[in-house]
Amino acid sequence: MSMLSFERKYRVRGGTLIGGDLFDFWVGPFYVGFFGVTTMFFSLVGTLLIVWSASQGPTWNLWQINVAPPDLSYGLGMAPLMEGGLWQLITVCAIGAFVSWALREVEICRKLGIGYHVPVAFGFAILAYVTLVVFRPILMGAWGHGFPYGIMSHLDWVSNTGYQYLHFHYNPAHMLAVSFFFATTLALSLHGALILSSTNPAKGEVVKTPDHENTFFRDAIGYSIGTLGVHRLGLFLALSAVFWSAVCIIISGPFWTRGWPEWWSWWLNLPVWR
Ligand code: UQ2
Repeated sequence: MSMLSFERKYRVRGGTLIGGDLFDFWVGPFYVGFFGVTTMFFSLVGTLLIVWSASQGPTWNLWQINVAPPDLSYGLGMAPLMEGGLWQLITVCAIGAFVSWALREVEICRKLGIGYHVPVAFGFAILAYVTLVVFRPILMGAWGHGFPYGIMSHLDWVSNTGYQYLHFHYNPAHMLAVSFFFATTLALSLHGALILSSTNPAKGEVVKTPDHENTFFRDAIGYSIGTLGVHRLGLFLALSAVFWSAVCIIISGPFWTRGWPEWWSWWLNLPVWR
């Protein structure tokens, strides 16, 4: 079935989560849907709020623009617009846009009759963001603990927050997250290289089969995880990286306030050393 006739076949009404046929159509290649409309709404309002915030100075330099959260003294209350209130509204718009996008993905999956793996995976990314700007600030008692929206400023926030715990690499959940990020890049480089090696044959040669892919790794390390397995592994590694990143920051502050190197004194204090 050619791609175009396949699209004609699946581009039918139904499968929506809300509103029935309302917005159940395509604009060019894009599915709209109720959540396409809400995504557009939140993205547009959120972007305009960022531009409004930037227009209040002190800079139009893209790298230096900064939308800061409220001062810690505002606690978990609303702040005046120019004192972090814009940051709060922008956060609401961002979450509205991200969740709308995930639900639009769900509707597209339902139309196609495929699994929800993509929206679930995106859900982990949303979870990481919400952990930083909602869950942790709530646990710490102030919206001011959220990170600022700015290219350089959010990097400064990460650096400062890390040093607040002396040496973030001693955070056990951070160790797991970093290891999963590295393992993800290893797996994707192995997979990408293997696929290209077997599907980009030399001139005059034919494209090779998965048997060749399996055999390469059986010859090399005595084990092949398989063509479906490598994608399960990739998804697991990537989602684990995001999950442990969220854990490593949610425990920093709400559940551990001292330096992370000190956390390891439980190891030094094990009775086995005496
Ligand atoms: C594989 C396989 C693929 C692959 C890759 C492997 C035919 C096309 C990359 C090899 C992967 C292994 C052995 C797992 C490595 C483990 C980690 C944690 C990186 O066997 O099947 O399909 O792409």
